[in-house]
Amino acid sequence: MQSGLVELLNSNRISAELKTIADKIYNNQRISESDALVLFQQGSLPFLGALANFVRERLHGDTTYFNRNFHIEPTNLCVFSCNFCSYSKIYAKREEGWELSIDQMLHMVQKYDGQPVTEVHIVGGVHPKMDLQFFADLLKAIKTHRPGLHIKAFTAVEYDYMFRKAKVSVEEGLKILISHGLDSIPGGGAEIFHPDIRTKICADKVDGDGWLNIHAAAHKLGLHSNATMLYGHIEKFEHRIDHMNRLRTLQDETKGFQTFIPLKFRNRDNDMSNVAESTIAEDMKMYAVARLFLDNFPHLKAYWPMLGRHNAQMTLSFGVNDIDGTIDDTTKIYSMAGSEEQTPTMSTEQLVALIKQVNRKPVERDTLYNVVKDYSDVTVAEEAGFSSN
Ligand code: V47
Ligand code: SF4
Repeated sequence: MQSGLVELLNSNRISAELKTIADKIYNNQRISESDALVLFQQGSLPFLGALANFVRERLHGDTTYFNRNFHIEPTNLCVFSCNFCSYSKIYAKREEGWELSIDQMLHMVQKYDGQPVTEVHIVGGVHPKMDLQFFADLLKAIKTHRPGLHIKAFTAVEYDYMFRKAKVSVEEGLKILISHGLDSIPGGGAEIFHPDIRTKICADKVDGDGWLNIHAAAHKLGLHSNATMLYGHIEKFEHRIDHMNRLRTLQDETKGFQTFIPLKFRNRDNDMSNVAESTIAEDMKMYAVARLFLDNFPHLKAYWPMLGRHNAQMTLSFGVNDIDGTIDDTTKIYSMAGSEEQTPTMSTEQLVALIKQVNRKPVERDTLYNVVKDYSDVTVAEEAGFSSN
């Protein structure tokens, strides 16, 4: 066991209850929902960090993944009205938003011709006129142009609307999109599954069971997906734990989730601006408890455009083993919600430097966590490096 963890466990400052939970984790036993509540309520930052880091290193050593990717956001017009969303516009105010054509999106892909990106991440608002056929044509156009580019596209919220409108089952709809080039599914739209909270923050979109059913169907068709949780607003610890428990239960069945991504609620320019944001210490605890509770999720990701690069770097000591990608300033969701990252882009050298600065091992991955390149022994140019100031 790591010496820091031994010291903590032997310290008189740790209650018997916390020691019992730590023993379970050390012995690779699953912790319960009530254990997770104790961790949230009583676990100090160093205690949770030491335990989560222990699990992270047991799973991955120092390896910290990143990828080279870019986003396409087809539209920010949306038929739904989630209270936390700073990004969407209703269709009636369409002149204030954007709607991209297939040609425009294909040009965005073509901009990366000859560049070693491995993934395009496509998500946006739920546009009443962008239908299943439109998105199938988009996938086909991208795949025809660049067959090797992995397409991770559309949240369960977008699928639910798209498939209902096309009057096809989830399975039929996914099969159509897979045949046109869909490779995997991102984790958005999960928010908080528990209806007590979901009905207050995003009442009109797919509910928690619907979200989980879509991911279950995707896993059964052989797709991998991610899962997110929007935390740090009006939910209680119990709702976070319920959310993670539903994910853990589905993962036991399907094993199709790759990564869990806690998303910190940002409060600028939305209908929940009166709700204070969580502190950085609370964020770190969230990552740590997620790592300890989700024992069947291989990866835990900190999405740096949302958290800010310095905080994302800190999460690497709280269970996180993945910090997503280069992004290239292609997403607006977080800059519009008040993230310090107003033009999110990092070069490969900056990502490598960011990871090396905290003595971890940077490894470029593809979307399915195949190793593209191990950067442990690669010296990055100083001028391209990442400054901690
Ligand atoms: O579902 C919207 C969140 C999500 C706010 O799978 C907000 O690899 C905080 O899911 N404050 C979409 N969060 C983004 C997403 C994602 C991002 C990166 C990687 C992956 C992946 C998935 O953004 C939405 C919602 O939960 N969001 N508004 C806000 N104000
Ligand atoms: Fe629409 Fe997504 Fe914003 Fe909700 S979070 S309003 S579904 S774009």
